[in-house]
Amino acid sequence: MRLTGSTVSARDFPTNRGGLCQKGWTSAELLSTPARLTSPLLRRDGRLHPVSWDTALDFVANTLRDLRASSGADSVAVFGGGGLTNEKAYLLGKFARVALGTAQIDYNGRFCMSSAAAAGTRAFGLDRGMPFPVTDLAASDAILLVGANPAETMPPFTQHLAGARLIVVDPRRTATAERADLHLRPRPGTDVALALGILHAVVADGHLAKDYVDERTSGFDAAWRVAAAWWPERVERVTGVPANDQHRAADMLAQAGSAHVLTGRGTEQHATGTDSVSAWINLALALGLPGRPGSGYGCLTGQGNGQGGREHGQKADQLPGYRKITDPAAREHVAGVWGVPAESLPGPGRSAYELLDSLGDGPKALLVFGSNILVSAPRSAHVADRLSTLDLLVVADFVLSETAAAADVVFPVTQWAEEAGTMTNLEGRVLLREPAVTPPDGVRGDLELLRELAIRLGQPAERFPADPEVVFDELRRAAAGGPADYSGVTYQRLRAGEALHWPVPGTDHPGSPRVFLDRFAHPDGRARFAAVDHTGPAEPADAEFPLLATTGRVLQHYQSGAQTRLVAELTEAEPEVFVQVHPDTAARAGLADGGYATVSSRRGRTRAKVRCDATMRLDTVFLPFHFPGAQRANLITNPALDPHSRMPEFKVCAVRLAAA
Ligand SMILES: Nc1nc2c(c(=O)[nH]1)N[C@H]1C(S)=C(S)[C@@H](COP(=O)(O)OP(=O)(O)OC[C@H]3O[C@@H](n4cnc5c(=O)[nH]c(N)nc54)[C@H](O)[C@@H]3O)O[C@H]1N2
Ligand SMILES: Nc1nc2c(c(=O)[nH]1)N[C@H]1C(S)=C(S)[C@@H](COP(=O)(O)OP(=O)(O)OC[C@H]3O[C@@H](n4cnc5c(=O)[nH]c(N)nc54)[C@H](O)[C@@H]3O)O[C@H]1N2
Ligand SMILES: [Mo]
Repeated sequence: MRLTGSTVSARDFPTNRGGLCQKGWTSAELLSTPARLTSPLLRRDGRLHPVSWDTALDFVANTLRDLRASSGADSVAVFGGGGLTNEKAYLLGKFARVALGTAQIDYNGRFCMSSAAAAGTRAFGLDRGMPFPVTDLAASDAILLVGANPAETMPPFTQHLAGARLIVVDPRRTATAERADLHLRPRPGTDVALALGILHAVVADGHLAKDYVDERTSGFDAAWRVAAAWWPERVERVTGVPANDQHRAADMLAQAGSAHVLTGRGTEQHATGTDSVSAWINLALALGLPGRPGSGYGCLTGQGNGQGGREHGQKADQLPGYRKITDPAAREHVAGVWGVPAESLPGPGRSAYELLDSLGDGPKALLVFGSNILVSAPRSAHVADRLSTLDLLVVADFVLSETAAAADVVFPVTQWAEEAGTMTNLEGRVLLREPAVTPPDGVRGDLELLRELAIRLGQPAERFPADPEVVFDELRRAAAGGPADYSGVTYQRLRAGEALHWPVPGTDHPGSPRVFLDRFAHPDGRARFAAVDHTGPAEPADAEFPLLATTGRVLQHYQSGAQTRLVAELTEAEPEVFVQVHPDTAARAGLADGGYATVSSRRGRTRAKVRCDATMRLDTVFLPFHFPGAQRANLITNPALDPHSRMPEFKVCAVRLAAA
């Protein structure tokens, strides 16, 4: 796999040093899978039939035009994905705002890194997931890894953790926690309390980085007023983490010459996800880590373009360059690049789950690019019900995902090795991927699909280029002067092997690998503590639903499984959904290892194979969300939303177990 231009070989690439996980080295199998879509499909008499591109394009464009005329521009909605290239994410946002004129666009990154993004912006004034190169971690003395299981979710990344003393915060004893020097095992949904307890220990034990706090931050006093009430013994009662371990964690971090705090989805995918991340950032600030050479806070990335996918306008409240769609100057600038009046741009739309929840009553058509929402969105029976009320569901994909199988029209598109485009990695570095193989007959790129639809909707052809480099050059102009300024990034510089981390405000600018060394991005240059308090999960366990279910990933499968479930080697290793449970908890529910359980919540139930594991907490069960149909973990999840990020509470809901 070629990750950058020709001068840097994949093996020397610093982020993964040529390493790939099992999904990586089997991913080539997908390029030639028999399940690959090679013709557009159109639903007639209840079934999907192959049709020509023109037939499918005309049908979609005519239906959208009619809907817009009868029900207004917001009757059409768009759902994107963090796996799309920057060029696709950018053109999709432009397509929605200009060709459709709809405010209703959001994407699966809302389910992914939105809480870390919101908390990063709140603390530092800028959301660049990892504001330092990932190779800095190799020299770190201590790393606090919160709610992330990179041994399974980013195996190549774990090499960067090898040199440090590792503290892992995870309710489960994961493969990552196995390697830790200290494993803290909180009850799911109690991270804010735990972070407050460790912050309390830092201050009480005399480890506060007082000079740093005075010189580089604001808001410590208000944050401390909250943390002062969370002494470690009290935190132990709420989280189950021994007070002594909280002091040990504080000590390990404070004694380290350089240290990092890193968060993943485990602490972020909560209705209090933004506050959770803020609480961990508070801890990092109290220790004086962010913006100090060799130390820092960062969030681990999700999808291939988790960072870039959240910068260029497929988010409901966003314009390219990480601009706000409500900011008049941003609207003026971007409208100028697009050649349309600023007043014609819609305002902010609904967040991902709110958008799906509104389908039928609100939007009557939905276009999906790069997400398998029938499997991956929370409360999935309700989402399926909403999708079924649509007049038109359109899905662009290269395989017949569960969502594509439910669509009225499916467009077969090219995949990663067949097309050019840029992705921005977890450290804000822009990478160019060039085509390595020729696409099969019958498929077209997402950019071409958007262009064809836009033209049929009356747009001038030159406004929707399909050449990735031309799209990128336009993106550069749209992003110029914004927080995520790409104006100095060119395909030429990337091909020459330059390591460009945004912002890159000019073609002679070297890029910004470490963004907070001198100042943070708030106007006063200071990082802000957030005075966040513990409230707990939106749905606590009770007599009826006495256990807490959390969901996440296994090594072999990727996301909704739309791609990895097609690879024999991966499905043989993990063929079906399981529920990981302590043997005593299983026995109490009358379940035996290897049997089947019904896992029920207030929203639905799923049938899962029982996997007993004596390292589990007695009050917690875990299910992976990679499986379809009746095996969907999302049949039980709680769509309670974070007030800041609009992230659903994927990581905790109340359930009960019964024999199936
Ligand atoms: N194999 C594989 N790798 C992947 C993916 C995949 O689907 N499969 N997906 C990619 C994407 S898009 C993403 S976003 C990343 C996600 O990568 P991770 O964040 O590492 O993955 P998760 O398994 O979702 O969650 C991590 C851990 O959070 C823990 N957790 C659950 N509840 C809590 C809690 O309340 N507090 C804390 N502190 N921890 C909790 C879980 O036990 C789990 O071990 O992985 C990427 N890599
Ligand atoms: N219960 C629970 N649910 C979760 C999570 C969890 O931890 N627990 N995690 C959430 C997270 S972090 C994420 S990121 C989401 C991910 O879940 P999804 O958004 O469903 O992600 P994928 O399964 O990767 O689906 C992407 C689809 O787009 C297709 N695709 C890939 N690349 C392209 C492209 O370039 N163009 C087009 N047109 N199609 C493409 C793929 O074939 C696939 O069918 O799930 C979320 N849902
Ligand atoms: Mo994700």
